[in-house]
Amino acid sequence: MAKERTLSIIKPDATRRNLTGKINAVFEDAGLSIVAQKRMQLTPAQAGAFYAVHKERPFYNDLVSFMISGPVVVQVLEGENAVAKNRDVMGATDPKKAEAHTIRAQFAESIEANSVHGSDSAENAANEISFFFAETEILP
Ligand code: DGI
Repeated sequence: MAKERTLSIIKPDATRRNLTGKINAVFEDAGLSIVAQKRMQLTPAQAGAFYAVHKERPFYNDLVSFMISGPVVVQVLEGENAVAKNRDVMGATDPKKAEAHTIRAQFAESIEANSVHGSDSAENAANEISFFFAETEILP
């Protein structure tokens, strides 16, 4: 299978607890290469636009507030089957339901403060990568 890219975000609960390196080690150990990465403070407009698909959900405002509560690390992961591989190492949205080896089972605090975001399809990955990165910032 050809190499694929996905968009990952290390969320504020994880940057706050100095878990960036540990989470990156999980990605790299799984065969995902970090080909772009930047730490940033999202604005309310950026977080709102990024999660626009959830606009009608009851947790939308809380989710946006959480995502701007501290710095995030946005990153492009590359590897074979990167979208599915990343979803596998992230684990279920609710850490109580996530398998033991996953990032969310090990590190997440709650269903909202769940440490990582990962694109859920190749199509969304392309859109989410271009939301944060110019092609020239991605260095395989
Ligand atoms: O793709 P995921 O991040 O696993 O999950 P998603 O796309 O369904 O939801 C996006 C984020 O929204 C998720 O990481 C945390 C938050 N969220 C999802 N479901 C709930 C939620 N937050 C709260 N408070 N309650 C929910 O039921």
